[in-house]
Amino acid sequence: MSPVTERTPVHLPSGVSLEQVNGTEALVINTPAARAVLHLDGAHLTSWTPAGEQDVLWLSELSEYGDGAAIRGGIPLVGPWFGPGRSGDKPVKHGWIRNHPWELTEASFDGKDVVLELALVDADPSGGGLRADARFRIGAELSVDLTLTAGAQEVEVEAALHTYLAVADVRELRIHGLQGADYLDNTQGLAEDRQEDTALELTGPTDRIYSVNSEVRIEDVAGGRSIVSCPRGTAKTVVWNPWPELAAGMADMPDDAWTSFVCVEPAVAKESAQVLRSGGALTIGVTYRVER
Ligand code: TA6
Repeated sequence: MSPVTERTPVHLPSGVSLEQVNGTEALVINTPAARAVLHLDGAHLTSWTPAGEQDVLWLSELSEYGDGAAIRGGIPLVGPWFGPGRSGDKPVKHGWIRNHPWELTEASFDGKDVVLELALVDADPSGGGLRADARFRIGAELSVDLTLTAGAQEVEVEAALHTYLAVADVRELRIHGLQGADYLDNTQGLAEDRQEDTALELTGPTDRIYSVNSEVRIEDVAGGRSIVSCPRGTAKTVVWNPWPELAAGMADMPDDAWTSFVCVEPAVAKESAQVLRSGGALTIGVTYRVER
């Protein structure tokens, strides 16, 4: 993890520029290997397009930006709690780290990949001093790692990479890697259930927290490609799509946009939450690749 020094300007290598995107500051990556957009607000990657591919990330055209807004799409970094938190009463859904501007601490090339590191310090509203760090490796594959480090106070943390994957039609997916897994069904008050021994096909509002920490392959049948999600340091895989009834109530999403994405989220959540002593850290990560 790189230290954060007050306002130290980080040299941007060629192929990386700081621009205004949708009215807020973002790092725009344009290399032979990939194009990408990473907003400083939330350290939020909203676009990753490996060479020769279509964007792997979905982004709502009605998303809000700036001043505490949570961008709808891309990869929201979630923590230090998931959803309403384990107690169910947290004031901000999915934690506060996605609602603050982060600071760029490192920008470099590693082979053909751009490596970007960002940090969020002195933002913990509890006064506990929790710090967040994120590392992005952007090229033909995409790796994202999120680290939460406890400050002076011991703290229980959850974390997730709430990735919105772009698909041709969510009703024509086969999601492999969840077969036979236990899950909590958040559309049924977190009722316990078990996935059949078949690939998951979505047929209605879906909000499931699977006890799966291994590779998941999202076969986008209509789009003719698969997106492979390889998590590390996680315990759960969340699968979410609101379907039209819930999408209609979301002001930052066009009513018909729900067909174009599925969220598959590597996470540490619910009973897998971790207690961090002062200085202790939790890191979760994921690597994505596209297969044709
Ligand atoms: O990860 C699934 C979920 O927690 C759903 O319950 C759904 O509400 C979704 O995230 C979106 O959350 P957001 O706070 O970004 O509107």
